[in-house]
Amino acid sequence: MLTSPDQRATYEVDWTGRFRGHTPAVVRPASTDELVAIIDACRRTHVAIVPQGGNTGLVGGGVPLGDEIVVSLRRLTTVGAVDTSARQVTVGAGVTLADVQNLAAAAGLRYAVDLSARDSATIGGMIATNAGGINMIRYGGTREQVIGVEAVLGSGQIVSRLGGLLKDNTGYHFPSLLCGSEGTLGIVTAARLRLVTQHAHRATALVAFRTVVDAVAAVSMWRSHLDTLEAAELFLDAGLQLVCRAFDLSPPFTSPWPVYVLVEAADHVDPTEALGRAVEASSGMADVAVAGDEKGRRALWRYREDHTLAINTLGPPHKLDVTLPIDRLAEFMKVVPKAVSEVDRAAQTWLFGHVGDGNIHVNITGVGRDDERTDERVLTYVCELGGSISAEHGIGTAKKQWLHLNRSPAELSAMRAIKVALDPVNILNPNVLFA
Ligand code: FAD
Ligand code: 2HG
Ligand code: ZN
Repeated sequence: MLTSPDQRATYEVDWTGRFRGHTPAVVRPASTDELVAIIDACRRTHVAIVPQGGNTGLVGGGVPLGDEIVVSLRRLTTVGAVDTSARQVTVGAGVTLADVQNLAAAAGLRYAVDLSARDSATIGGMIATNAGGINMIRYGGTREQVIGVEAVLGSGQIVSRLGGLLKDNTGYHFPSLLCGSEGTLGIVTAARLRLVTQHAHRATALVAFRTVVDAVAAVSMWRSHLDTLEAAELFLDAGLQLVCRAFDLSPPFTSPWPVYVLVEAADHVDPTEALGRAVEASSGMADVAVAGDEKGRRALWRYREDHTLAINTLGPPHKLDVTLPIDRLAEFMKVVPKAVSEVDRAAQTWLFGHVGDGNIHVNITGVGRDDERTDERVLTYVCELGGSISAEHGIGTAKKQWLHLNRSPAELSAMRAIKVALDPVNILNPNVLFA
């Protein structure tokens, strides 16, 4: 248990610096039994808990904004042997994504979800947020990878199904329920994960376009022609310039273009030619840079992955992670910056994201930490277009006041009923998800 201000400090503030709270103590169980004891004590004394993994969450859900105690799961780092015939592995909730990726690679396999916070994000946190990431278009998100979970519910009971059965229709499916539950129903202690093929060949290109409409149309075309497509990530020239300035990188092209899509395919045979043909067939394509080797690939990915870090150099942003129906995406990207500056002329909008699955990250800088007028404008507009106010980061505390825009009264009441059943004393993340 950590109680001194120095020890608590990094657990009390989120990755962006926007959400800062206070905790009387950080408790760090090393086993499921220790966690049960913590939950029992909190239930008896009505002390609220914020579960925390790698603290890379971006919706203020993992920090103690209401003086909760923080239960850090980072010591739950047991890893099982990779079962290569079942293509599965069991890991503790505190194991980082990078460690799971390395474990799978050492066995000739791969963990299908990837995101740039891989060195810190934990499997427990990724399950709690149902993390999406850059390979969703090929493999799905976290929910699709979780075959079984072990968790301690708010009631203090342990649910554990780590046997690895792929077919198991015996009632409610706890892995699905806990994926995306944001620490409000139970604390995940371990998970049985699906692993996928590690392809020997990979082709990566950065494609420049003249318009967002062209870029979105090209991605849809690539998706229907290339089964090997793993990633299609969009960013704009303003974001690219910011990343280049922040990290002193040279731009990828001699002249700038309005829109860029980073595209990657992987296969047992070299997919470069097939990818090249698909890219060349795209209308509105202005230029293309192809990675020749792993070093070149990493260099291209930096332009996309470093957006989050670069935007943070401008001060804590407001992060709105949304999905749109694909046919409304281009319209949304055109309208949103104008709509934001109509609300606040000092605000600057940054748009980038996982265009293949319709997920755009709207980052807004230059607005006050607690001034939520621009958030409200964007999220209302998303819902008018039939989109979701959270594609992959969750609702957390940041977006809970707008959950009703996406969920009907009947859905909200069913969700609350589940919460009450599994966490009857309301000790697990009481400030998250529900307004
Ligand atoms: P934390 O931040 O510690 O917690 C997140 C939430 O889960 C909180 O509500 C917390 O209470 C709860 N929680 C944590 N551990 C547990 C547990 N064991 N049991 C129950 N509840 C728990 N997200 C994406 O989806 N896709 C991306 O591409 C992506 N890229 C990112 C890039 C960067 C640079 C950063 C900083 C973040 C990114 N994220 C992305 C967001 C973040 O990495 C994910 O939400 C991740 O799943 C959080 O994992 P964590 O271990 O850091 O969780
Ligand atoms: C990403 O896709 C992450 O890079 C972070 O989900 C998005 O910084 C963001 O808003
Ligand atoms: Zn993302």
